[in-house]
Amino acid sequence: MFPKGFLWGGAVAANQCEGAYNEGGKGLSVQDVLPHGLVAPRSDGPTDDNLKLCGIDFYHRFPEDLALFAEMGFRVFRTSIAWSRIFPTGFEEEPNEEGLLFYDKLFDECKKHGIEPLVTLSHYEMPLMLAEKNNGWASRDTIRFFLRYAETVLKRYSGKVKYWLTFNEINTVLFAGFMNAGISSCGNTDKDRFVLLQAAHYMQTASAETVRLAHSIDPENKVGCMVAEAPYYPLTPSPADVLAVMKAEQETDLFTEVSVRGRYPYYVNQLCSGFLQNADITHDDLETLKNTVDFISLSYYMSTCLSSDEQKQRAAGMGPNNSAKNPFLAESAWGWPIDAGGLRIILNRLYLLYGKPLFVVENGLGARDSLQIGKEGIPTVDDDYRIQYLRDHILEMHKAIEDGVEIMGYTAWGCIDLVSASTAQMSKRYGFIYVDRNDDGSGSMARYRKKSFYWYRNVIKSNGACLLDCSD
Ligand code: BGP
Repeated sequence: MFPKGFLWGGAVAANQCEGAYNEGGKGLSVQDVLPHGLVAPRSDGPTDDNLKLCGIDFYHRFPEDLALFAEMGFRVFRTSIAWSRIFPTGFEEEPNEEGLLFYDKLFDECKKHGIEPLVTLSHYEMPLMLAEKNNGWASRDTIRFFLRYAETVLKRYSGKVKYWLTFNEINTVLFAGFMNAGISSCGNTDKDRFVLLQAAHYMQTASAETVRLAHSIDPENKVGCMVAEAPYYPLTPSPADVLAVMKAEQETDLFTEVSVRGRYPYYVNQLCSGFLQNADITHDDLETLKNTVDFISLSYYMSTCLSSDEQKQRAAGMGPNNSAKNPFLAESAWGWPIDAGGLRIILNRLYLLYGKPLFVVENGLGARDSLQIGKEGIPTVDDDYRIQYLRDHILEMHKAIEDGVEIMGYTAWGCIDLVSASTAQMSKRYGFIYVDRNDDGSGSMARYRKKSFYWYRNVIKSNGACLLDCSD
């Protein structure tokens, strides 16, 4: 049903699962001062209410977790390297060997189970010191520090890791400046927008140079960009609403244009007046940008409905734009519109625009689960709602494949429960595996297979064939 060799698996990020925030020589990262994700300001230092400090203790429990992933048949496991484990402040000349060893062990464990690692170099967590001293990616110097880190891990894990992503959801830098790019106090003025787009340019330059490095270190390496994608729908057929859609699309496409085509699109100055004339963009940068990615990876959670009427817009969780209420779609408990068909649309759109292989590296339903006693007295969760969400999305992805879109694989987000990025809660669960940890930090951290665990195992085992007549 799915192409032979389709990469089925799951995805996590270091900052949301590893914990051990001050072990193994790790320095503080921006996540260690974001106890409430995007919904509240940063703290001065690590605080007890920050669930990410312990995460789900993946740092100590990863062998057990990888064994569970292997039991589901994962062919790929997406995780990230915590930059601050390798360069604790970001400024060091030499890497922290203990941090490097941790990921050696992790990737070796993947190999033991025949699971291919897919590694994000920067998933919402630069070293805090680099953020505070350099204002993160607002500074050109950060390119140099990032490349030192990237080169170190590309060389170290050469032969162990073949699939790499540079920046997680690179386009969210425009609205999550601190979490994504370590930039402090960014508001909504034109000046702030300039700073964020300038930062995006530095990130893109670093990303393109990473592509070059990765290919020169090992020609087998495949490097992708990673973009938060959502199809945009006009709330009405009014030309003003359609224009609002066009503008929102340009804001996201800017990132794929630069990563995939290696140049700025004509409309960049519409996004920020005079940007190309006033920004710090050198001739060398423009040459570097020509090192384009091998594939496009994306997260997909929801579509976004836009109206030119500000009254009809409203905040839509973590979406890159505010969304108007789409009367045709149900929403998750966190108000994220549920739109499986939107995945087919966005996959077709990206393939039409770029003709590059696509990789769905995040998709899933954040929901409240209740643990109950299952057969033989073992706790489990009857998460039919999650199965339904994933089944619908995977089937739409399959339709996109039938449409002719080239898709390399699918990694379900938060394949094991972890701390949410936007709200920093444990109770917003995505996993096939339940982790006994609560929003107040209590819990044994024990792992339990949910109903969806067995369902996904069947999906992988049959390479998706069971989805048409799958019994749960
Ligand atoms: C993406 C992030 C992930 C992840 C996911 C779900 O934007 O790349 O890190 O967390 O969203 O979001 P949340 O955890 O806020 O539900």
